[in-house]
Amino acid sequence: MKLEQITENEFKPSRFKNFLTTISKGILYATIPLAFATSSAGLLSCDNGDNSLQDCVYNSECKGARICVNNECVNPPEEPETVNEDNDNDGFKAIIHGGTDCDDFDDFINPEQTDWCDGVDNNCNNLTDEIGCGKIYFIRGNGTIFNINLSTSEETEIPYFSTLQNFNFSHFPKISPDNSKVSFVDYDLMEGQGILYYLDIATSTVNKIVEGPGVGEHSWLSNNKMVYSGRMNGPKDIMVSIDLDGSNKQILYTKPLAESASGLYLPFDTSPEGKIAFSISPNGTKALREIYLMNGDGDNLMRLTNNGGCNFGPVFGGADKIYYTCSPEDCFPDDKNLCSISLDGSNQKLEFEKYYGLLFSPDNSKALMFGRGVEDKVWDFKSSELFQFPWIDYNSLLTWRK
Ligand SMILES: [Ca+2]
Ligand SMILES: [Ca+2]
Ligand SMILES: [Ca+2]
Ligand SMILES: [Ca+2]
Repeated sequence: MKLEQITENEFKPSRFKNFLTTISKGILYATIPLAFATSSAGLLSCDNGDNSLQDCVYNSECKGARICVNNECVNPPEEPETVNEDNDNDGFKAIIHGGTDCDDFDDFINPEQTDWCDGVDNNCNNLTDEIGCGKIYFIRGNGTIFNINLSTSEETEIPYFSTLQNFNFSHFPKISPDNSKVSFVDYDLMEGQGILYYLDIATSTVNKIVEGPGVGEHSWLSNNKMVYSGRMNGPKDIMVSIDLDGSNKQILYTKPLAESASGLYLPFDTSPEGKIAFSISPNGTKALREIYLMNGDGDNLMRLTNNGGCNFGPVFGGADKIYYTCSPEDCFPDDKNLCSISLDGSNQKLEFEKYYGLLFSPDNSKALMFGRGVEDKVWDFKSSELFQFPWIDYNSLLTWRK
């Protein structure tokens, strides 16, 4: 057998006998190149692959990824793993890296985000959509009405009002229960009387409901019926219900002007059940106002508060409660606070100091509270907690609707 014919196959055990035969025939030199031929398979490597150290000179003499250091094949030092602790670059480390970002792959989720109504806990406080859902209506600038959608944070303008110049919004516009109309009051300065209108939002048409002396505050009893305050000869302050077409005018309450002093022209509210809550001064002084309640037809008049302070601006919250601005001092107070009372006159309570007004959410489960020198907060009745409300550029808040 010639040398070049000796292959690996020749070395297999089945051929071992022939190989030994070859050696025995005196061609022993063949074993030397055979050994070199197999060195690439490791027979001549310094590294036996286990943890024992072997002499080496070059990295190529070491197995696998091992390298030659000080003539020894050793495992290379472990590279420190590069870990991105803020994957979404929102400035907050992931919770698993000791941070507060509950979703480190979404830069719109972190503790500084607003928890818009999207079914996600956007601000990582383990509560979902705590600021509530629906639309908040408000006035901005010289009388433009907007709403902000709490699901999308988008603002939508109700366009009619932006065309008005120097419009008098001293009596706040009111949105109808079905959100299709806006009622508002303008003044005829020549005649010295107020005019109550409503705007049909879909068609941008404006319709006059009624005009008369003292026509001012107003509220919706249903989608087609309103209550407003006015004045009639006598002189008397009056509260009147009326259909949108100006028909079915019904005087619900009258009070001699001399007695009212600070009476019916103040903001009042109507409930979905058709009740009316309002404030008047029972003794005719401006330092005393109390909250009254009556049915939409003027029946069942009832005085609710009786604390000798200034109580005004009632707002229905749910079926059994009224919230109102309260001050123990007088009716021009610096310390306006928020009080509540049940519809039967029980449970009169100071709820919050410095907050004095609120809008109830469509399901009455929350209220957006505002006040003097305090940030707007959402009051969640289920948890009794207050949550930060996103900053909105508004002049006056109007209502919170679906
Ligand atoms: Ca992050
Ligand atoms: Ca994030
Ligand atoms: Ca959310
Ligand atoms: Ca949350």
